[in-house]
Amino acid sequence: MPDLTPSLQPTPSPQPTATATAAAAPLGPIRLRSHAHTALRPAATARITGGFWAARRHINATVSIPQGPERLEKAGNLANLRTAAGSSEESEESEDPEGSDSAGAFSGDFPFQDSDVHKWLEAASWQLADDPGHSGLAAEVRRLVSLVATAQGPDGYLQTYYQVAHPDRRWSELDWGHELYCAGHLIQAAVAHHRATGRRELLDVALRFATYIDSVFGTDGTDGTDGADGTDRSDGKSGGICGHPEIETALVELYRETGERRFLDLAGDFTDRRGHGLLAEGVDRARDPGPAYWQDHLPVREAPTVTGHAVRQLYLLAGATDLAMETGDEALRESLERLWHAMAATKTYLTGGVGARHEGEAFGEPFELPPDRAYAETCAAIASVQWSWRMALLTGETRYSDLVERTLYNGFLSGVALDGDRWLYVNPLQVRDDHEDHPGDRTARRTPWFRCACCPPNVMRLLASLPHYVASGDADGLQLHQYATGSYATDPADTAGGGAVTVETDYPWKGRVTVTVDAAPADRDWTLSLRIPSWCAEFTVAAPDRQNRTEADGGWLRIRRRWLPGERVVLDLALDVRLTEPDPRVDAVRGCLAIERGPLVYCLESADQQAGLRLDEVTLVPAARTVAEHRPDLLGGVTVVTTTGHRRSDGAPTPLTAVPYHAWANREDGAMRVWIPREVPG
Ligand code: FUB
Ligand code: ZN
Repeated sequence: MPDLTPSLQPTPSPQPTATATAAAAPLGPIRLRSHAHTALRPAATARITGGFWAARRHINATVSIPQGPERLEKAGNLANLRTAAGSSEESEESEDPEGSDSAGAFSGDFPFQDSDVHKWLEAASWQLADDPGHSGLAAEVRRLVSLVATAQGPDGYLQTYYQVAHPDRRWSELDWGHELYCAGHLIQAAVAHHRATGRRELLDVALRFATYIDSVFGTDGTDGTDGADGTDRSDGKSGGICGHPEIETALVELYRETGERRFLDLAGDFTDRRGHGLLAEGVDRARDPGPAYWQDHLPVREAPTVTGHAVRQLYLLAGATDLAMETGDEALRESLERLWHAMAATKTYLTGGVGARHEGEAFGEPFELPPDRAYAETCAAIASVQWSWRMALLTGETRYSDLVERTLYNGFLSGVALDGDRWLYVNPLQVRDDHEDHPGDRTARRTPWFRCACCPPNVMRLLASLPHYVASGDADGLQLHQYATGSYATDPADTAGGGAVTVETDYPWKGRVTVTVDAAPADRDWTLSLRIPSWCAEFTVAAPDRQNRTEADGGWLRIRRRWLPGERVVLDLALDVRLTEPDPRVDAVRGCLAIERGPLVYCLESADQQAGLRLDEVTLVPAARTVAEHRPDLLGGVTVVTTTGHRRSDGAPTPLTAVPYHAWANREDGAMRVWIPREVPG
């Protein structure tokens, strides 16, 4: 096998530690090249050490991630890899490797079963970055890495569905086959594994596959053709693309990890090749959802709004943002800003959930946001966070981190149970009193794993890498985008001097955030920037000098001065309970109100109301007093909001107790609603 990694920096030690690389480069999913065209760069070190997110990440580390291999074993994903390992050995020896029909040997209903393994490996790797001493997890990671490696074909190909069941169909079902999607998740896992552990076994597997993919799909394909279908690309229509984007963002990260420009170029090809009606050509109509489903109706640069399958759309846009970051492509950046605005203003639920339609797991029309039929797949919330964080880095604007916050605390976190071992695929904003489960309806009940298990390992990887989404740096200082107890530092090399802070907070239950500057340049002024969330009507700040500008500027509270280690800023964000009105164009909830407090969206659940109260009988009285009270005994410790509503049937007052939306569906089955009809004075 030739050396495929000429420009990869040699790894100094095979026995890596997190701290060996942490000081110089972020141990997270985005490690920008030094010349990247972004306003901000992710913090070089980021650790969440306490508070709300530490508790959720602890469950992720001790319950969710450890159970992954067992679930993957039961679901047959690991068996597929073992079978492929056997068949790839055979295929080297056999004269007719495709001669036998092995379709029956593949386990699972989807061609992308491998991606669950890759996502788990990514999650476990980020977890190891946080806790390098976790020997049990390290051993499981080594076992699965080795299993993945043995399944790889001699030419670098790796997708067990095609290796085991349909070797004759390789690259011939790009619309539904998910080959490049699985490759993308493999690459992301490999990059995470390399960053977290310093080991390159999985990276070598990914590089072999990426190199092979480049030879098939790259513009200078070594097979002498222009693309997988062998057609001429001069019409801008040919070459191949995957029905499910994901490879784009992964290839940019592979470029970042290796410095190999060909991977960035290939990501650019895949991005710009899309939008010309390439997919589903010749496919029978029953399997053709139309080009917008997979964003093949218009190039990213021309699309006016987000459309089609939500996860596909948002992975594509995350990848396009990665491209814009590394290339400085201004036109692409403008398109991304336009698309993001269209999504946030017209196609996003109050919870941050996206992708309203069950049909096609897709974005609906602007303001088509029904609460009861909301699909809002957990993976789509994750993809939204990934894209918005990239936009925050690209532009430096706070609106993107506002949406990250809304999504993290609500539409994302609802996807995992408080105990860490049951999940929601679909995240509705209302379940009726008389809701009936139907076979295959995943709306209202948590389950331990899914037949299509894309969401659980996706939640695991986001929680494991969450510290990465908290802070950034630039030449001027450090920015806090999210408030999580922990320590965050910028890299002296890429942020002119660097600095470090420690954050302590009981957010989101309390609005006080204490930031201690641990290090800052001694010889010049340096700016500590704190995001003032868009929901926050009032805040106060106590900082060492009162002569500083302390008003928020475009959502940033910037405190610029000559800092001394140990100096503190105390920010108090007012956490008043808010009754939020929907945009009047969202017909489905017109006349309703939602309860919010700080970054949290609240809901009524039957379990908290007076016995026998039906939620479809309740109205909210805007003038009624609301009280926020922390209940350590409830749902692992939550702040509830109580108020007095009315029963519609007889107009009698009734006490109402609302809990954070993210904590719903953790008790007995029952009704739930976020949007509550407003009492009309009569
Ligand atoms: O197609 C792969 C994954 O399965 C998608 O991202 C999810 O929406 C689910 O359909
Ligand atoms: Zn999913």
